[in-house]
Amino acid sequence: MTRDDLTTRLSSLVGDAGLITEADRMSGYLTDWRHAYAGSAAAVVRPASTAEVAAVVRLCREAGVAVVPQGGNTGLCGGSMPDSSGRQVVLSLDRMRRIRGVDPVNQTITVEAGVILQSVQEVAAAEGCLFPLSLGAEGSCTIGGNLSTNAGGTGVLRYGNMRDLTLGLEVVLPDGRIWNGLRGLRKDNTGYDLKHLFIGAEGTLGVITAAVLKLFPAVRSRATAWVALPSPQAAVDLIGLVRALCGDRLTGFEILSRQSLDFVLRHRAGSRDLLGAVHPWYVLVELSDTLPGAGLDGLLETALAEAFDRAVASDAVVASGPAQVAALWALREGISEAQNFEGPSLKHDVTVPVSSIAAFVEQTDRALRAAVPGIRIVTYGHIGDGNLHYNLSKPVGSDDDAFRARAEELARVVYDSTSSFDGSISAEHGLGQSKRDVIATYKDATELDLMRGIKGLFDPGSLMNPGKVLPHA
Ligand code: FAD
Ligand code: 2HG
Ligand code: ZN
Repeated sequence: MTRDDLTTRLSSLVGDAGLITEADRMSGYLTDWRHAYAGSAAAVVRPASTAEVAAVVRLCREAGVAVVPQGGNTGLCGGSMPDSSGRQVVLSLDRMRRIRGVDPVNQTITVEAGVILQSVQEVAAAEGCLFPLSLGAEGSCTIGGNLSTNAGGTGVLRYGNMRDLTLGLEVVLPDGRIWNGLRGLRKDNTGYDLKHLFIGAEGTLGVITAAVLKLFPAVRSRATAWVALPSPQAAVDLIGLVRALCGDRLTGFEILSRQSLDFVLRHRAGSRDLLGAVHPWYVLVELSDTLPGAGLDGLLETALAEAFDRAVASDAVVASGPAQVAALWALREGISEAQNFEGPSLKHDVTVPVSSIAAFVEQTDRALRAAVPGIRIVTYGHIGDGNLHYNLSKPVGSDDDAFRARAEELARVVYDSTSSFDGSISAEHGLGQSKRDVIATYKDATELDLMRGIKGLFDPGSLMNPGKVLPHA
């Protein structure tokens, strides 16, 4: 089928509003949020219903054309980008933005895959509920992307990641069949739980078109503290202490190094540190409760007093109101963007057991500083989940390209260290194309074999987001 035939037939399936073929209008779909990846495409197709997604997938299969599912394009591993051949079709879910229903009694919400995460949070809040997935890109990323990357973020500590928040899925399979697994059941032991194959599959097994997600009671009290600490070990000790005193009310625990904070203070207008002196590490601690007036400020102050007594914290401030809470979260959420102003940002999204964090940071920092004197290590993340963003910026005044050229070697340093602590080289961002090949070194060969078998079963022609996740055999 020629490109013209393909686009004519796609247009007959989705109409003019659902098809983009002009280079200038396609460009926003052909590079990611960071402009770290770019591709080209025969067309961008924007179906408006599950039936249209199925028809597009069937047509592409018949034409032997690969389909690249795309949500908000905020993924950090290049998973939503087509290759450079110009033959693939980008399938954007940006016209599938319907909330299909909210069931407050069942504590569920059913949404289409293109719905923006923040909209789900807002609809849930209007019903007196909470949808707890929360991340810096929540104003742009979509539920389909969150599911396909099994997104994490800042609420995992208390509520789990996207996999834990999902009860049912609707998926268009690579052969065009629709699997209706949109069940809102908390118990369903009727064989293999197929939804978990699609969650975290980064679009390689099918196109997710809708989901049933879990809701929770709304949060009515909150207390937030900004704590300075001497070391990552102190942060680990502090989690233990706060958890022991506050239990499930501990809902946020984010670490950042001084280097991370410096970048935000330098590049984010209006940002300021609430603590005067310079400290090597900081954590943002948040308690929350479903009861109004739960006395959380007092509880947090008691926990911090204990932390000072044990020399776990060096200084701290409890936020005095919503504006200060927002300003503290902006310091944390601003790191990813701020780092982009400092030249190439080499990203490593890793997990190790929480108990190994301190030794891991010490070992990895030492190895990196030996490899590149003056390297700026931008360590931050969800330390309560054992998940650090171990990002690297070039030494001040050095050359961008020379630093970029060492990306693979430096990734090996971080990943070898991660692996020596039985960790994972992708905690929450996925593999996409950036870690597709390197995963072969760090994942068990049998596990990779089984993954290839699953891919072959669902997508024997390898037309669903090819070139992502799975390393070449
Ligand atoms: P996209 O980038 O469009 O796609 C991601 C992958 O999912 C691709 O492989 C794509 O093919 C596939 N996909 C998308 N939609 C579908 C679908 N409907 N069916 C099948 N496959 C599909 N991630 C975290 O986990 N935690 C964080 O804290 C976090 N913070 C971030 C902060 C910033 C500032 C940015 C830019 C990103 C952050 N991310 C974070 C990464 C990113 O936001 C998430 O991975 C998000 O889940 C991606 O959603 P998206 O809609 O943008 O997906
Ligand atoms: C975060 O926690 C995100 O801020 C983004 O996962 C991390 O940009 C990054 O490396
Ligand atoms: Zn993160």
